[in-house]
Amino acid sequence: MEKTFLMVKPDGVQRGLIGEIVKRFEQKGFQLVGSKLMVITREQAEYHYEEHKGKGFYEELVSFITSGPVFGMVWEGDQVITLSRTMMGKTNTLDALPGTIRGDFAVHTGLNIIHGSDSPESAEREINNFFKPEEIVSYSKDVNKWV
Ligand code: DAT
Ligand code: MG
Repeated sequence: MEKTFLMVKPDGVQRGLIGEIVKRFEQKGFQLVGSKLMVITREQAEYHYEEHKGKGFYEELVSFITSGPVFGMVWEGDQVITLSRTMMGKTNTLDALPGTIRGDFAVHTGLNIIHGSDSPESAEREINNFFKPEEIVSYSKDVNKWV
């Protein structure tokens, strides 16, 4: 079973979208196995966005993601990494289709509401950056056989 790291960014928290976003992933059939409201440190943010270091938007990105509380989550399910990226919508908000989270709620690429891991490697790296092992809960739900 795959796990991914999803995060409601500071703009999503400020706009009251935590519940809406959790609802979408629950309704899809994924299982929440960890979550936390937190203000992330500069070190965590730099590690998280290491691949973007040196790009024009990097400084703005790090200061944005550390500017207020975020809601970090670990979700579990078959193909959850790829399927949650589809549910999020494209990075560039001009390409984010209606029906996706970014398509429905975001206007600007820099204020795009949600982060999601893009590969199994980044999921593991990102989960470890924000969660201790004991903060991830393992449990089963009978309904999963219908999902
Ligand atoms: P994603 O968040 O879809 O994985 P990414 O990893 O390429 O996208 O970029 C990380 C974040 O950086 C993205 O959510 C918003 C911001 N960003 C990316 N490209 C940008 C750009 N051209 N201008 C401004 N912000 C950008
Ligand atoms: Mg990314």
